[in-house]
Amino acid sequence: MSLKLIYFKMRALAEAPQMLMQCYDIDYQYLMSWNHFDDVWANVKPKIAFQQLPILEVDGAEQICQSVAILQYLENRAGLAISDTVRAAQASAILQSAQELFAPLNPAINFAVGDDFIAKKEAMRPGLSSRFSDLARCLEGSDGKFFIDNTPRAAEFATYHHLDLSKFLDPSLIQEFPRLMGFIDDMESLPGMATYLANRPELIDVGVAPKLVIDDVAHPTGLKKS
Ligand SMILES: N[C@@H](CCC(=O)N[C@@H](CS)C(=O)NCC(=O)O)C(=O)O
Repeated sequence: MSLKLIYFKMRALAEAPQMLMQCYDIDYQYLMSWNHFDDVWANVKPKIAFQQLPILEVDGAEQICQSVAILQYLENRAGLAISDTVRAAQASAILQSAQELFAPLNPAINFAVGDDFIAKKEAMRPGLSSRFSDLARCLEGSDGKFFIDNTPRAAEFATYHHLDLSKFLDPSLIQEFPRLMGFIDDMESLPGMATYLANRPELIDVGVAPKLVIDDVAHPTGLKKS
């Protein structure tokens, strides 16, 4: 069974799926939209079920849209499904709540520049702090290292991604939450995670002229081939 994760040049919704796949030895290919479809995004968009990426293509045939659905599919595929239906629903609520951090955090880090970046940074501070506090409370209520137990699942990879991205905005935001700092350390200690973080494209010049360094070449973030 082959898996292709298709996305753009940005550090956002393709991070958590890749972390999960690398931590659980699931083979996949990561492809930019223009390389996979051999066309510009404007022509591809209307052909995608919900007109956005990422999608996960399974066996070159089926496409899964929506980052939460992709993460839940991968979680099942890695054998991480929670059998207790209430706990499973609670884990899904944490995943969805973490993923609500996507906007405005991810677009601002990947695209906003100058005064716009500064304005967005200040505007989102209270919202981030509030959701970080909710996530910290969930972890404090757990008997394990992670939200449900000692196993990292979709909710943990999504949460890690957004916390990690918030460091570009202001590293002191998460420092107010010692439980989140401990969670970050636990996630970064996972063997597959360390490898993923060491090898992924570096995100540079955030707030000024954001770029991803892919194979030693700095590319402007975005939806276009460069
Ligand atoms: N709810 C969707 C959001 C997907 C989304 O916002 N994708 C953006 C990139 S991060 C996109 O496809 N932008 C191009 C467009 O909307 O035309 C998910 O979680 O997958």
